[in-house]
Amino acid sequence: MTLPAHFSRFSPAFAWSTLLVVALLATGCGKKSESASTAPSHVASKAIQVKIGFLVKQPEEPWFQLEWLFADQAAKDLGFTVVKIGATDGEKVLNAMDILAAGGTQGVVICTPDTRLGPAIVAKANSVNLKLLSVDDQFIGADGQPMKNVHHLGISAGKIGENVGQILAGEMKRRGWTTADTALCAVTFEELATAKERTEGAINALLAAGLPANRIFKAPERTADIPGSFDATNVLLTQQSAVKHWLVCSTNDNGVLGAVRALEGRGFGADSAVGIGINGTDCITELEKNKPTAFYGSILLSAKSHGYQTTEMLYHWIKDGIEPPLDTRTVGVLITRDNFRQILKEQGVRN
Ligand code: FCA
Repeated sequence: MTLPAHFSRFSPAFAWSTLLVVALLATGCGKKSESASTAPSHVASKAIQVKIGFLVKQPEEPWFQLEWLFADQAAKDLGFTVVKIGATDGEKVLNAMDILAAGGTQGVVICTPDTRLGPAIVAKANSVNLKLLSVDDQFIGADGQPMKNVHHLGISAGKIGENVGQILAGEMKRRGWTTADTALCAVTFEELATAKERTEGAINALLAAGLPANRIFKAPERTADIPGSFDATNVLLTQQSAVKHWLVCSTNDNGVLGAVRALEGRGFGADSAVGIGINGTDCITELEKNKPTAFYGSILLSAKSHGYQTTEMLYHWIKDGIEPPLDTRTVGVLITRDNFRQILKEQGVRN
């Protein structure tokens, strides 16, 4: 990754410095740094000083670090302040919203740690007068349905999942693997709607391509990260020891990376397993490895839309009263070892 050094890994020091900035803003002691970062010299002094919070559920994931990076770019281009906070549980989310509002923030972009917090987050935003835009993970209401009245930007999860399944089917065919000795390991995280839509999309595409239902196995991960996927896949591999070739899909890159590591532990590599991730941002080191692994490629999502466009929409909403569309969906593009350098460059993810 070519992220700035302080983005390359989430560190407690970074978390504390973020909290410190927030605390300073809240107490009014941060005036100097505020004006330095919010008001380019060409902005008239009476213009509204826009401040936007950007809360993410997994600040250690490169995907979220890239969203922040693009939010910073928008802040620089348009002349607003962005306060980035890793909010890993509900209490942290609600506390951060209080602190942000007290510090003069007018709006928040959020990828919530739990979509069922939706109603509580909306209530908090209303009570402290923050405009709200959810990113990636859409809020779920008390009725269990997506909260379609909350402004949201997310991926076309089902379609992207179908794309993963179609590519896996193509790779299976290209390698001459038969349905008799090939199976799908779908590392699932079904409590999150966007994650479920992705793996369901992949499964449906593989069924449509002729993989029998009894060759499709779900490995539910307890946590949506590499260790969670590694553990879930190991359980499945123990149960299905007769499979010769594995196809792998999951909710994101980390879901596939954990599975690929578990497969390696059982002797499966690039010649006997093929996995396609989603995000395209958390697998760069993997694709850079000298020797190919079973991690064949990933659907690169648009971190720029999710970081730049979200904050830009919120900025215009706050400053000019232009309300963003209620629902914006983004698409992705396949990257593999053959083309990832060029595509990442084109998308501004690396130089
Ligand atoms: C979810 C996933 C992330 C990313 C994002 C677009 O939040 O957890 O990894 O895929 O959707």
